[in-house]
Amino acid sequence: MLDYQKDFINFALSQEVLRFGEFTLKSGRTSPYFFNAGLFNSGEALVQLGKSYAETIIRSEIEFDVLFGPAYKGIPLGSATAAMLAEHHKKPTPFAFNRKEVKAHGEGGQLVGASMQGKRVLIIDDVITAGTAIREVLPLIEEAGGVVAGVVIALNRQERGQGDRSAIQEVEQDLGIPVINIIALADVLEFASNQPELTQHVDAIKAYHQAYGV
Ligand code: OMP
Repeated sequence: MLDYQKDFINFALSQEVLRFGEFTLKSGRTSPYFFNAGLFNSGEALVQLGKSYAETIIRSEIEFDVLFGPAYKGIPLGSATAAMLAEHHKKPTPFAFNRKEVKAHGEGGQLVGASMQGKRVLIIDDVITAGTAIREVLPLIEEAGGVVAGVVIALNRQERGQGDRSAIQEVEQDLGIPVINIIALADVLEFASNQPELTQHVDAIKAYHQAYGV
């Protein structure tokens, strides 16, 4: 684990974005941990979050033209990351997002921000568990004439998708695109194993991973 990943976990814990307990997921699975990116809810948190995504994107060397943040949570993530790519990595980074409601007046349509027509699009999102949320976004980008270049997420929960492969492998192999993450479950486990106040959660996470992981 790299220092910026450790810093990210520490920060997520301090903001209670990363919590341990019992949580019901969208997939119906009951998880001993949860990552709630909605709790990155201050300017300070957005700077930290944007920096971590920006660092991950730069290290991956994925080439893209537009950053796309799906509504709703992807909107602040995309904005903060585009700002940090510009501020710290000299990348101007056009960005776009969708609204969930179709608007009939004014500028109309479902998309806001930079054009994706003929562009390589990097999707930014919070978490992939079973991969349902990310698949819903793909038609939007296709309809806008964009080509998906990859997906960047904060946390890869390393769980099974629709079949026996991991949700991330399914997305990578079925769509032929890379999926990169700031942190993955393995990093959370490594971190928790080395923190005396967190070791109590390690067994439950391992058991959960045994049941739903790959
Ligand atoms: P999938 O659609 O199953 O990949 O789940 C991803 C979505 O689940 C995320 O976009 C979140 O809305 C939500 N989620 C979290 O935010 N954090 C978690 O730790 C787990 C989930 C989840 O429900 O699986």
